[in-house]
Amino acid sequence: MRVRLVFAVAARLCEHAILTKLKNRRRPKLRTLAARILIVASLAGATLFAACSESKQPANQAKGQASGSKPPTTIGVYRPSNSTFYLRDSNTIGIPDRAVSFGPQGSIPIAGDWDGNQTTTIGVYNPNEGVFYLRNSNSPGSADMVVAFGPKGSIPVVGDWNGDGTTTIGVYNPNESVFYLRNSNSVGPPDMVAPYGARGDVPVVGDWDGDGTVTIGVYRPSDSTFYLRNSNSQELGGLIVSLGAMGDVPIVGKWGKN
Ligand SMILES: [Ca+2]
Ligand SMILES: [Ca+2]
Ligand SMILES: [Ca+2]
Repeated sequence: MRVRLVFAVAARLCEHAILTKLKNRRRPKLRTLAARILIVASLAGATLFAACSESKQPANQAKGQASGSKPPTTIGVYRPSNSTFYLRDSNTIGIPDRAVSFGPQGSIPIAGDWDGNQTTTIGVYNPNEGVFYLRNSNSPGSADMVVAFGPKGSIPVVGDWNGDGTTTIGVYNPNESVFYLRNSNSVGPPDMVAPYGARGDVPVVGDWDGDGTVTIGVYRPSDSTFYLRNSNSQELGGLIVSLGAMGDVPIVGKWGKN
C-alpha cells in the first residue's frame, strides 16, 4: 500500500509538470489525455509492483520458518487389544494420520530414531520374549530390526545414551533394580550396566541436564520422589526431586520453552 501511495503522488506531480509545460500549446485536450495515460500506466505499474512485493513476502517468511524449525513432537496412542499404533502428525483433533499394526500381542510400545535420520518411528518390546521389534518407517510391515536383549520380565527404556543422534535400546530389570543399555540396535552385550533404584521403583530416562545424552532415573512411588542421574555409569550421586502424591505415575518431557 505504501508503494502505491508513493507512485500515485509521483504520477500526480508528473501530470502537473506535463500540463504546466504544455498549457499554452494548441491542442490542450489531447495533451491532457496523454498525461492521464501516463498516470494510469504509472499506477498500474505501482499496483503490480506492490502486489508482487506483498505476495513474495509471506512466501519468504514461510520458507524461513520452515527451514529454521524442527518438526514438533506430536501425539499418538497404542491399542494393546489389536497391537496397533494410531498416530497424528499434528497436536490437533482429528482422525489418525496413520494406523499401523505392529508387533506381537502383549508388547510394550516404544518410539525412537532407530537409524539416526531424524525421524521418529515405532517399535515394541515383548517382555515375555525379551525381544525388541523396531521399524524405520511408520507404515505397515515387518520389523527392520529384531533384537533379543535383557532378562525376561524387563521394562524397556530407549534413548540416545551416547549423544550420536541415534536412539538405541535398553531395559530396566525391576527384580534386580538394574539398567542394561546398548549403543546400537543389534544383538550383543550391554555397553552399560547400572544398578540403580530399589524394588518398586519405576524407570524414567531423559536428558536431565540438556547436554544431548539421555541418562537414567527412577521414580519411587512410596515417597513420590524422582532419583535422576546425569551419567549412565555406576557412579553414585544424582538429583533427588520430590513431586506428586501417593498413586501418581511419572512422566517426563521437555515441557518448558524450546
Ligand atoms: Ca529414523
Ligand atoms: Ca545413540
Ligand atoms: Ca544429559
